[in-house]
Amino acid sequence: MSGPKQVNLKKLRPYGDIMDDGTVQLCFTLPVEPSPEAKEAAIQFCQKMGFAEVKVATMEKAAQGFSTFVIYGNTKFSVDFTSIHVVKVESQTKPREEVDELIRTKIGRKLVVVGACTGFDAHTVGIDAIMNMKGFAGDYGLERYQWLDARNLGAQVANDDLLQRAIELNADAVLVSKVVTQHNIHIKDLKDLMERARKMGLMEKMIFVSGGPRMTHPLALECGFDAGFGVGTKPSDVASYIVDEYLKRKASEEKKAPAPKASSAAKKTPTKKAAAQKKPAGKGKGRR
Ligand code: B12
Repeated sequence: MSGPKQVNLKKLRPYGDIMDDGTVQLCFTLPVEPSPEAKEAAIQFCQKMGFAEVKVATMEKAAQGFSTFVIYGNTKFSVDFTSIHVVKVESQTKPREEVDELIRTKIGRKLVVVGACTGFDAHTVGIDAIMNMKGFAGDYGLERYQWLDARNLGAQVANDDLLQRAIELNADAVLVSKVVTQHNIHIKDLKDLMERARKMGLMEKMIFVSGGPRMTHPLALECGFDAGFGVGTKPSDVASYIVDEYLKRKASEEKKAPAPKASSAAKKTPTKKAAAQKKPAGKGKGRR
């Protein structure tokens, strides 16, 4: 008995119902009424794109003068999966309870997260999905985390106002949502925010995260952010990243700082940082 054909990662091809058949489902609309000629036009269009064995599954009237098609075709192209290297957020998504426990045990105070949708952008649903108690797709939002102090400033927040609020709240992380991308307004606004943050000396103190349907991690990096999240992001992805990044920075600072000499260090007044970190949870915040 022969088992299923092995996947060739060097020559990865789409799967229809037989390994390596290269079957792709296409969906598009032609601005003509459904007709045998429209169907033939759709088939020829697919053939010109290089698809073989083109099969029209459906042709439906989408509106007056428009027909929408669902078509299957086979491609001969493949990609070398083993050569793909993606710049991505280096954090493993953890359950909410685990994130809370990490903050409680390793940081000992609530992490403050301030979020907003900035500029003229009025789309609140994305940032709400991440921050609001209810969350998104069955994943509770940051407000639900016991060891996060999540503040959602809403939409149409000016870059300066967001940064001022982040300073007032002593934020550990700043979340920025951008949905409208017309004329690359998202990139302009995001770069402007980071320029201001840099001038204010906030880059080391806060973790900057951007998100939105057209956001990618590489684009976020290009705009000066620490991380970027796109379509389908869940609150736990963001919470996990924030705590991981916070602990990473904390560890690297501790590595850099020279170890205090036991005798003299004991007599010294504790630094602001050390004192704050000893405070009980929820009562004031220590910095890294
Ligand atoms: C609802 C909606 C509106 C509502 C917004 C209501 C509200 N309170 O938010 C209203 C009617 C107000 C509106 C207005 C406009 N809209 Co509108 N809108 C939409 C719509 C239908 C859904 C957006 C949405 O809610 N998605 C659901 C959320 C959950 O998804 P999300 O935002 O992608 O968020 C997820 C991720 O991206 C990520 N994420 C998002 N933000 C962040 C932030 C962080 C920090 C992180 C980590 C992750 C993260 O996590 C979320 C969960 O996974 C989209 C079309 C569509 N189907 O997407 C158009 C759409 C976004 N709108 C569009 C446009 C053009 C407009 C208007 C300019 C229209 C006009 N001419 O007036 C105005 C803009 C007004 C303004 N000043 O911003 C365009 C944008 C095109 C573009 N790329 O620039 C779209 C794509 C429609 C279209 N196809 O043309 N809109």
